[in-house]
Amino acid sequence: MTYETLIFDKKNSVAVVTINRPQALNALNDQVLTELGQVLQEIDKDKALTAVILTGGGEKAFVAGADIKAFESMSPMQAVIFAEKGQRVFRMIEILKIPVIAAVNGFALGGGCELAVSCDFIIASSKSKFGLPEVSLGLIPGFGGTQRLARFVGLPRARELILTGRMMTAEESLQAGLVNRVVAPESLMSTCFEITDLIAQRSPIAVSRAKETINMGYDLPLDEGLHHERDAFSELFRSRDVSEGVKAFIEKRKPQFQQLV
Ligand code: CO8
Repeated sequence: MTYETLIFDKKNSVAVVTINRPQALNALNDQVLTELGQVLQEIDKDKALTAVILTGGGEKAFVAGADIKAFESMSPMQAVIFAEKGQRVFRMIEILKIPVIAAVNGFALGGGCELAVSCDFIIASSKSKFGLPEVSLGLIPGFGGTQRLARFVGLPRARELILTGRMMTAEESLQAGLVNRVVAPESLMSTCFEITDLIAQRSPIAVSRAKETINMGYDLPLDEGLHHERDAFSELFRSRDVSEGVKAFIEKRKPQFQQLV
């Protein structure tokens, strides 16, 4: 499949998706959201892939938000459709079977910050900036930011960021627990590949169930989350990976895990 607003590349078992509208700081218009949904479906079908890295084209931005120009003539009904579309695509990232890393290489604002917090990890270049500036435009976050940001940084800081619309530096975002690591811009992709290399050595089915169990449990009362964990844990014993992983440990060799089915 070919994309106009994205670059889709594969490096060994890692999919690299670059949102590529640098002239508009990679702002998310309807076409980008459509193509992101399509590329996620394509990735989901490729069982040889073990992780995704999502980044922004050009030097300045990961994604500077939803495309503000689209709001000029948007009706309330169109706003429902646009918000739902973004929410659906970002949810696809959360429920994708393999981990997704946001490689944030500059501004991650509004919908761009909301996109990053839908990923499993955020690795940020030291020049990146995070924020939800929607109230400056008379809007509120509409792609999940009012719901997801607090899960990363806690309610007090989420309230402050959303109600003031101010930006955080990469360093402050690290202190706040929003990002996993801050690295020099030139080390951003290599750091992400170090993480995907580690993931590629693990059991794909175990990584996938771990991702699912973490995300599902977050929405559940503790007892229900623990119940789900127990079920997922026991189901893994149906896969060949458990016996292979345990055998490899005992035989002091690298395990040969199976692909996701
Ligand atoms: N949308 C469209 N175009 C954009 C966007 C954007 N979000 N951000 C930047 N651009 C464009 C600029 O218009 C400019 O284009 P041009 O050269 O044609 O004038 C180009 O990108 C470069 O931008 P700047 O010249 O402004 O670059 P600066 O380095 O001076 O500033 C900033 C960089 C600070 C990032 C600045 O561009 C900025 O403030 N951008 C807007 C950030 C923002 O407010 N983001 C939130 C948008 S709203 C949102 O994301 C809502 C999500 C939920 C939607 C729900 C729908 C119902």
